[in-house]
Amino acid sequence: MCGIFAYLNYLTPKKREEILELLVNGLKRLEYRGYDSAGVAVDSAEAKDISIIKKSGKVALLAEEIKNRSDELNMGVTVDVHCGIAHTRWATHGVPNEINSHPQRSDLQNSFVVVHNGIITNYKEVKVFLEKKGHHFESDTDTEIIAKLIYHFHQQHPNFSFRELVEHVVQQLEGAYALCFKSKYFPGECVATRRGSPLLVGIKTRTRLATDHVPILYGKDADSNPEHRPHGRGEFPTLPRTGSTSEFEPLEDKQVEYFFASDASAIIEHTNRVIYFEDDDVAAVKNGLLSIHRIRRAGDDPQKREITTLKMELQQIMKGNYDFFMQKEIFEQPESVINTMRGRLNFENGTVTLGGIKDYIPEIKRCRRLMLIGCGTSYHSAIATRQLLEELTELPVMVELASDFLDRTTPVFRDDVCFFISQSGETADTLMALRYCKLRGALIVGITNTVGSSICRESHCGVHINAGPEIGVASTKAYTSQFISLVMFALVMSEDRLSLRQRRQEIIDGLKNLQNQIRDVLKLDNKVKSLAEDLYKKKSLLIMGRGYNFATCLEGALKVKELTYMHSEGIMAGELKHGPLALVDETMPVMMIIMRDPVYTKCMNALQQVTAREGKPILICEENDKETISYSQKYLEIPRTVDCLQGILTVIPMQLLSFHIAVLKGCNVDCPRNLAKSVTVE
Ligand code: UD2
Ligand code: GLU
Ligand code: MG
Repeated sequence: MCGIFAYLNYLTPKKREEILELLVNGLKRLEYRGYDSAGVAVDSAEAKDISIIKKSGKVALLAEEIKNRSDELNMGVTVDVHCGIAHTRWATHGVPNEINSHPQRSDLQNSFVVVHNGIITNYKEVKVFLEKKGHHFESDTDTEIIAKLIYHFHQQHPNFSFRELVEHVVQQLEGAYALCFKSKYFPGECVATRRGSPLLVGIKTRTRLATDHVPILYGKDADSNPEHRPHGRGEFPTLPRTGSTSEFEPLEDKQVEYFFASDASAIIEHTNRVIYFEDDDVAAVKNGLLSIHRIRRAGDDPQKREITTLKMELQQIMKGNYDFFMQKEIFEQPESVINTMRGRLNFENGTVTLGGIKDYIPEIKRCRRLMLIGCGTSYHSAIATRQLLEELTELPVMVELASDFLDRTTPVFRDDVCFFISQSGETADTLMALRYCKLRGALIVGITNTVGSSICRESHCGVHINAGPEIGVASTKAYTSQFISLVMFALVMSEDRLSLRQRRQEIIDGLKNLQNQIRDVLKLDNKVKSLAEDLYKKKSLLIMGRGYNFATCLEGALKVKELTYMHSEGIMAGELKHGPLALVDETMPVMMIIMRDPVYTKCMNALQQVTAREGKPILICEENDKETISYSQKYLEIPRTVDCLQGILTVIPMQLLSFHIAVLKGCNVDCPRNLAKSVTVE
């Protein structure tokens, strides 16, 4: 789904024509992955500047454009040292057109150019920061901030090496990326790095390498194990790497060519000596020598103080006009749900592509059951989507709390597919359950928000939910994005089922409208706040519902508990007469979720049982549902969507309610007592 190819020749004379041909051919090898536009950057004819050639559509069109500009590109000239970068784009931010294609540039002089696979989830904040510093943006991409940010650092630190600049840049980025940089200030050099997106380099020499070792220069404070973890892809004899510079000896005749690519298929015809990069490797070629430097993200190095201030400035921009991160994250949901669907859901032709699990779909379709495993909110997202998964996959679906799953030493088999859901990707219980299932041979699928996290690395495949950084300890936008990721998975699994066509279309239409409907729900904020004023002095709150909205009851109660320290319970409405009804009287605060879905009548029965005991429930119901509303003075009207997505809209008032109660009670909204964002202990 998008590709990077870069070529650097050092003391290896090549005609400019050959170089461009090589770059275009590299892109052609990546075409099979799917893309919508393509581009290259090479030294300009006089080698003083950089020329960028971009085209939307096929690589063949780019090749034609290069041909048309052959005079200006001085095709016949031979160069000894040169670096060219190329890209095929699969748009996530901004429509496919020339301006949005890569390479993206720092300024009108093309001082720095970059190609990028992936998504930068904090690009908006960085953009605001850079705009304040006077940078003007020309594209709609997230990628453009990278080109501008490296230029910004270069202006501030003219003595930094190319590699140092890139290291500074990536420390500001959130999200997923593989990147290749070129600069007119560093001719003949190339810097590449990755996080969550694949990237490798192929090395070609005329004579053999004087040593088979490539130096990895670990940051002096690096704490990671210098041992190279083999990727086990087995296609190539990968070069061993060492942690010490001393073992490196220059090449006998210094001639060398480097091929950077996101996919080995672009390199195979040139060389079989490759190095797969790992997350946070920064690879730099300078004077023909390749070095790989591992950066450590959290730097308390005094030299990096400036980085920390920038980070804080970005956080401040992030918080915007909101008082709390959680509040901001609740109000961000119209956008975060779109980010989850970006590049995956095509509303025009009704197709869904999950690049991260595409290759595994046939195997998943053959499995004997799906297991969804998580803790807390992530567990609730599994409950919320279980029914739809059962309907669209026709497979048995088990939903498990990671801790309990392990306590039971649940039987797991080779033909099971196990999903591990975690915002941070580091949740200890979930990670242990993952290892347990992996050991038993099951296929491991991750649903995570944090690229490069443990669950991400240890899973066979997965889906990044791309909700952007979530800072509030109580999860909000990650829940709705996990929900949507699982819905998209169900859609992928049922793609070829004729009998489900109408159902799928209805869901896709629902997803399309979601953004506007979430906006409408958020308009209830003031109404929710006044409900919070009635509730915040109470001791307890029961939240009842069933069917597709049961998960909202559990998640709503969890939000109330964690944020307000008040007792709250999500109750399956069908269970009322088996116990919980005894709690109901005229003083007990009760909320009920009653939507016009297949269990409406049953919910109405529950409502009558509650009102018969003098209960005065607050209702969450459908817009203009006069009949239901007539049962209570207090209600919130929610727009209607397709039944299986309704839970995304009904959970938002619960998020708002817990937030307002917490504020009224003077609780610490972003860091509730006794809780941590990422639970890395059992
Ligand atoms: C890719 C790009 C995305 C965007 C999109 C365009 C990356 C990381 N993502 O997203 O930014 O350009 O294409 O269509 O470049 N994975 C796990 N475990 C997890 C989560 C993910 O192993 O818990 C793997 C997954 O199998 C895949 C990789 O990580 O190999 C990226 O996953 P993704 O969901 O970001 O992939 P995709 O194709 O939607
Ligand atoms: N997010 C970037 C864009 O929309 C890169 C997409 C890709 O991976 O091709 O331009
Ligand atoms: Mg993985």
